[in-house]
Amino acid sequence: MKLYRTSTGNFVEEYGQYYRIDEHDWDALLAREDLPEYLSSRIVAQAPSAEFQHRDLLAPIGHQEVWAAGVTYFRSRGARMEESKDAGGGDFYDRVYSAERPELFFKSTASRTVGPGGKVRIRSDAHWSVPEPELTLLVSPKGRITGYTIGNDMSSRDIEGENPLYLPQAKVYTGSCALGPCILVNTSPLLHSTEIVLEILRHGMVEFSGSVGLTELKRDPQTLVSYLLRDNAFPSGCFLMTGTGIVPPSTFTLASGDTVRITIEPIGTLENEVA
Ligand code: DO4
Ligand code: MG
Repeated sequence: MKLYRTSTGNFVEEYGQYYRIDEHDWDALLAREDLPEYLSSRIVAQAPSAEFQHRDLLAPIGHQEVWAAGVTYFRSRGARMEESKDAGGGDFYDRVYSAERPELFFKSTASRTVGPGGKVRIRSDAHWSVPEPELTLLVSPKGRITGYTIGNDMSSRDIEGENPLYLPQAKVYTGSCALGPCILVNTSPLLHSTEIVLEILRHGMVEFSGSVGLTELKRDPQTLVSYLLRDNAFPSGCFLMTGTGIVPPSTFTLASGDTVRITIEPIGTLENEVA
């Protein structure tokens, strides 16, 4: 079951049919501990709606904070060690990759986040920027994973590589985050065979493409959630990005006009142009 937020209301898609949800308060919906069960109960005996339009899609976020896990894939560990070696920061990434406590950082709010078709941004003082395609969890206030979406953790690698203490500036700025196109509402873990696919298009041609399987995610999503919720309350629920396993070569940097396309079946595709 997929939950969509649009400018004309909230919809659930099941078996190719769209159903309008009469709960208009997105925060109230996302904070529900019983979101899957609640949505199933709302669409029973309801006629499908013809009003759903993809062009009306909004980012599936209200007052939730977006947090992110880092260095959860071997590929990310290697890339980070490389980018920060001159700053002497490489060892930190190696240590956090194998430590029991994960790296968790604050990533975004709704005002910095764009939805499907929105424009992500490159920092004006960055020279080396990449998208990070990440499976993103919807977490209820009590820590239940109630859904999955696709996230783009836009990152300024030169700023992050200059000094690990610059991480918040490399990660948190206007247009640094994209979420969508929907929330796959499901409490069972995604299949191990799930793939995350990234394509970056420049002038309509594929400039970079890559993929990674969830089998390569080193951390269990529920364990990441349990660390995030330690001594940290999220009354409206929150989103947690689970890290990137796809890193373009060091010679690559995003440019204005590029299209970032991230696909995770069974969630869908999140596509954004770079402003
Ligand atoms: O430690 C820096 C950020 C790591 C990150 O965003 C990732 O691995 O996805
Ligand atoms: Mg990331």
